[in-house]
Amino acid sequence: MDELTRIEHLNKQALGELAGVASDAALRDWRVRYLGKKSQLTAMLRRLGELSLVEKKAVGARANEVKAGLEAFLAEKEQALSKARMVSLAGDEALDVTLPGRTPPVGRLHPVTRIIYEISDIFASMGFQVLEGPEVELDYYNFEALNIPDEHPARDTMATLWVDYEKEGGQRPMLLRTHTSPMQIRFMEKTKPPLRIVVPGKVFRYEATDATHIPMFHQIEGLAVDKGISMAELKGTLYEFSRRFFGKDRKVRFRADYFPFVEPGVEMAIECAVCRGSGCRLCGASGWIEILGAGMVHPRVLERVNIDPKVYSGFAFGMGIERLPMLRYGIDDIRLFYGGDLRFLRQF
Ligand code: FA5
Repeated sequence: MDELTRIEHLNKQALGELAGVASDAALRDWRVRYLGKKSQLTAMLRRLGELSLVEKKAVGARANEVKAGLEAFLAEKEQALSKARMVSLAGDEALDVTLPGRTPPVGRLHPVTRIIYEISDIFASMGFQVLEGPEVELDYYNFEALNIPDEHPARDTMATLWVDYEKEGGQRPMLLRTHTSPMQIRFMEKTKPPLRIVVPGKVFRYEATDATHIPMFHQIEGLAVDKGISMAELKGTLYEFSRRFFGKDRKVRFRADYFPFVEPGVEMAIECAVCRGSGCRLCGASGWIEILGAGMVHPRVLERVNIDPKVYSGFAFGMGIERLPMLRYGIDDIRLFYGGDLRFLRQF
């Protein structure tokens, strides 16, 4: 078979197959097979140089003609296929192309998650490292290492959900952590001072629910240990936090408080956002809402993790996270955060 006959044969075959093509994928295949780099037609055009001058002219001209023809049919077929895909409306039907499209539902971060990010950012900018800890905790870290031994009354204030109550020897080894303070111990066991960390996360208490209390809430723990850290650093850091989070005008109050793992201990309260200090349902008519407990790390806690309290000192705080957006936005019931009402959640 000479080259010209081969071209005619190929052309016939290609057109025959194209007539049967009914999908985009089949059309792509067809194009690769007859017009692609590895197609017979391309190979023929490459071989032109091996032919005599006369043959070259005739074969070259016909091959290019066939190629152009196949390309034109290909374009036609593409159009036909895309037309077939369009919806055709019957005589009395109408399509209103000006109707707005359907908005797909888009999720967003929960307000508490956003506040955690915001608080963590503020402390990170003051040089604190941000980390997380386990929500199911050993008795040792949650109580024992924090100077709260078995029969200590401070355990009652954190009535607790035990995960693995019965164990040999009648021990109560694991519980849903009641505060983020266990991470103080876990971190200091591994890292020596100077250190500065904040630890946000969930905590759990077996507790009655009201406008400011729920059984599952979030805290952020803070811990700074170094040489020469005093109460001044503790107050300075928390004042600065309050200024950045609530603004300069919001009043802050420190009062003495007791936690077994600090000495001395304090609580910090913020002026109520709903009544601005005059007293309402949210603040229990006091004008203030307590947001955190804090203090200087107890020397015995430092000793337990092999940090010498004669050389090093530190401060720690544990802040209730839900109460911060309540105070900032004047939300009068903490239960709204977990009620799943989108009318509430969409406002953030
Ligand atoms: C503690 O949990 C201590 N671990 C805090 C601490 C850390 C003291 C480091 C000293 C050094 P307290 O039980 O007071 O303390 O809780 C701290 C904060 O969590 C409270 O100020 C309050 O803002 C919040 N909180 C406590 N209970 C609830 C609750 N049921 N619902 C919502 N928030 C709560």
